[in-house]
Amino acid sequence: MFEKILIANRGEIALRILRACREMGIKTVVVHSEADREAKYVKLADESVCIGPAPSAQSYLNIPAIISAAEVTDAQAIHPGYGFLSENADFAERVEQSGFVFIGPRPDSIRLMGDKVSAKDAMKAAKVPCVPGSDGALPDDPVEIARIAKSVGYPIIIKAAGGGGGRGMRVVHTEAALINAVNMTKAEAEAAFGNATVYMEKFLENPRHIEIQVMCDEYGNAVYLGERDCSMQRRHQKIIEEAPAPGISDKQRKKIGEACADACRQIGYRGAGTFEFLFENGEFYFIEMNTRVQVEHPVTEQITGVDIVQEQIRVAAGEKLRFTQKDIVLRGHAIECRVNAEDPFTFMPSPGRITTYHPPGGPGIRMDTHIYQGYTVPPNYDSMVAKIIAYGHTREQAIARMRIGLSEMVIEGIRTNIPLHYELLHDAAFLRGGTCIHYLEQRLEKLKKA
Ligand code: MV4
Repeated sequence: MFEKILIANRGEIALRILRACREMGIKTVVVHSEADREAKYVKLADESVCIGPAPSAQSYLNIPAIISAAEVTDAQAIHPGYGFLSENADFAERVEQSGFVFIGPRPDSIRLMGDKVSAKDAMKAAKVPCVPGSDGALPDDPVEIARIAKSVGYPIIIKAAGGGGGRGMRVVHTEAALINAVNMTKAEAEAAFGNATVYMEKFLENPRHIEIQVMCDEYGNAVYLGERDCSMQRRHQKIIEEAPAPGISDKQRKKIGEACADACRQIGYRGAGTFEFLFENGEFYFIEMNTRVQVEHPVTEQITGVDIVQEQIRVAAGEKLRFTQKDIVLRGHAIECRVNAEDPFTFMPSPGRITTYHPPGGPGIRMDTHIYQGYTVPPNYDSMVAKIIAYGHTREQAIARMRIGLSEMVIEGIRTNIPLHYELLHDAAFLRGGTCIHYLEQRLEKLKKA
């Protein structure tokens, strides 16, 4: 096992990784920007290195500075967390070339999934069900493009191979609008990702977003850890996630889970991964794979008892998975509310000093956060400051506990979206479960008019 790990991230996930290391008896190095000098995880880490000024481009995305920090502190491995460099294949490669272990998949797996066309090709070949569409990248010939669109059937969606997470997409309803939409998406994709490759899919109008968590070792062992429903989102930012997904049967879970684990074995995947699906009319359709630990991993941890971050570290150190599929039993229900430093209804960012802080507690409540009373939320980064995770034997109990947690939590000095969460935890459609990806935006729209 590693003796020392460098944590190349900030905020709650830096603290989450630090705690995993502590439990495993591994020393920690945290790298931080000038804006994060006072952060709690910086003080809790065994060592810390300032790697640059506040802007991410000069600190958390500064590859030479991070690798130098690993060299001077004699760390053996680097955990990238989520966001920042976590899905940058070039970073993973440079980490390995410099003699450190990248805690994540091999660079070629990251690259394969980073290109959404090659990702989909690989998943199709592995028999993971995909959204019907073009077979690979779209050709240049407009006649050919129109023919493909007609066979897929309108509405269709044009997506950039270099996109993902909601960037570089355009919905097309008629043949008249097709070629212009393709050309616009290509131009934007070239400008944003340096890659004009686009592909086409049938546009699903009201799907849910359900994702499968997998965990794999270097010896061909791959296990699925059930699914998460992440449909409650606004502008591609998830705000509530839960596991298991309401209404998914054991049979459906087993079928899609096994397809994902099989695919992992076929591509020789290592580490934690997430298969993103759209779910409509009882069917799963693969859209993308994430090759990092995700923000919402705790809901899976709560219902499986698997520590995903510790398992990432063990697998990266060359250990075998400590469980097989039959050891994974889903127990109870977990819900996560992402607490953001923003106005609950205008969504304007609200950084600043936290003057009063009372965290929630009690049975079934987990808080993943780096904040404390007196902490100043810097304006330079993502607005998420905490994750409240409520666990219960049933979904109803998890909801009851989340309501109590939200009602107990006090954050003063900055605005947060806690009031929005409190409303959603009393929303009739949320209580029924299984709302689609457009539900929150439509509800907010109605609220504005009322
Ligand atoms: C889609 C779709 C409908 N049909 N693909 C947006 C983010 C990216 N990961 C894929 N996205 C979508 N792809 C087809 N064929 C609708 C979305 C989509 C979405 C997906 C997941 C979560 C939130 C979303 C919000 C808007 C659109």
